[in-house]
Amino acid sequence: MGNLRFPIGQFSFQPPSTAVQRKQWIADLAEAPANLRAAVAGLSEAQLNTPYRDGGWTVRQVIHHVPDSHMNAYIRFKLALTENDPIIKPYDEGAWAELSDTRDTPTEISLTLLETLHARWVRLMEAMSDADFLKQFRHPERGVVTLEMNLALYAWHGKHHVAHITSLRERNKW
Ligand code: NI
Repeated sequence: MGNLRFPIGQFSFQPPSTAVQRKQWIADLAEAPANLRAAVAGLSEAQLNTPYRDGGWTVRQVIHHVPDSHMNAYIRFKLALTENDPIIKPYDEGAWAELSDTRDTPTEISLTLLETLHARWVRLMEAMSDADFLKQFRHPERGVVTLEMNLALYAWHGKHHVAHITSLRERNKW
């Protein structure tokens, strides 16, 4: 049995990144909305309400979580690009996933939100210089985070959650 919680393994990053790696991670983020859309295509309401693993989020919560998370990531990019060492605001992703919008919003709205968000984010990153990727913010718990590391993290994060859904579908033969 594979690791249900970390189907593609845990995130790891060794600085410094190369321009080739960053180009690939940006491409990963450019493809993430279509990959998430494909991963959930054709699922019924009952299937969307199924946890991807015992004790885990439902598929619906995963779909709404990805833009919640990536909106925060996008804002952290913009803060680091426009301020010197900004302190960013963490958020309680588990509590966000329990808010009523996660239960009551059609998944299509979050799939579209992710597409439009990534269209902005990818344009921003494609225009960044090598030096811009060394700009950083301060996370109150995780310390200093460079934008190259944050790029690598969210490239992983999109694939991580897509794999939660595709592995659930494989196991259940959906
Ligand atoms: Ni996540």
